[in-house]
Amino acid sequence: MPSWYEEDQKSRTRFSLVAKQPLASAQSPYQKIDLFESEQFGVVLMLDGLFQTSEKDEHFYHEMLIHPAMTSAPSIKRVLVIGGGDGGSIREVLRYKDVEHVTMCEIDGLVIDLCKQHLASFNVPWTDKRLDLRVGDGIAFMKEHKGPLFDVIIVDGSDPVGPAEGLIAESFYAACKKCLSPEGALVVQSESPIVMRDDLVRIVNNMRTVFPRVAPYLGPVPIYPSGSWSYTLASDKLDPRVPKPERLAQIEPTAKYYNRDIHVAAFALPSDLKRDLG
Ligand code: SPD
Repeated sequence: MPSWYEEDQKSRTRFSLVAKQPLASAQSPYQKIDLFESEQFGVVLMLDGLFQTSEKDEHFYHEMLIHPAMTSAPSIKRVLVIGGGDGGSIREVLRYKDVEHVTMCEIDGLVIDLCKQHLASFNVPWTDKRLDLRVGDGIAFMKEHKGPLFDVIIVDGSDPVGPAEGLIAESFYAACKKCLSPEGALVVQSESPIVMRDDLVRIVNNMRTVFPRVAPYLGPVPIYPSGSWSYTLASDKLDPRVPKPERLAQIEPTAKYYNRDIHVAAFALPSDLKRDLG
């Protein structure tokens, strides 16, 4: 009998992956963590019954969350990643030679440990000297941070239910802004533009209360609800549609999905979404 792992998408749709074998199942103080080897997508990470990442499709998500901000921000010396316990986001950030310091703040240390063990193929440079890895609450980190400002802040969070709902609050975006350099950029994952449009609109509107320039953009993620995903980049004055050639040169030769054409095209939005965003 094949064993299936199923995501219930807001009790409206279910999406299942068949497993070759289970790898780990644990309850942390924060969430249920499952890792299994799937037939189609390699090793898959699931948190509280929601698919988070897989060996075969992680590049769509991590490259699109990271590179539009990292290729267009004026400076990328100091970067903060909130969440992202599987390490895919910091791996992409650390590809840039101009990055001097990356802080990653992930609430669940068990996610990091299990991903190091079962998602080693992500090739995350966990021992890179530029990385300052903290296990703690990202919302508290943002509110309490008194140190140097960040050039880029990346929120690689879970879906906005339960405690993660705080990651899309106006107060959280205001705390991010206080920790950003004046020309800095904030980028967040902002849910499915098709089946979670209410969440996307709420995220964009909350960001607009804090930042003058808020630019949603789109890309595919096969194992996420509807397969179409959104990200939103906010700043005071940055035009995120203009990647810097010297940064692109560091990324394009090895990226699997991202390139300059994808970057520009990703900011083109469907007509009905433009209307919904006002
Ligand atoms: N529906 C899943 C949304 C998850 C976003 N975060 C994924 C973490 C990958 N690093």
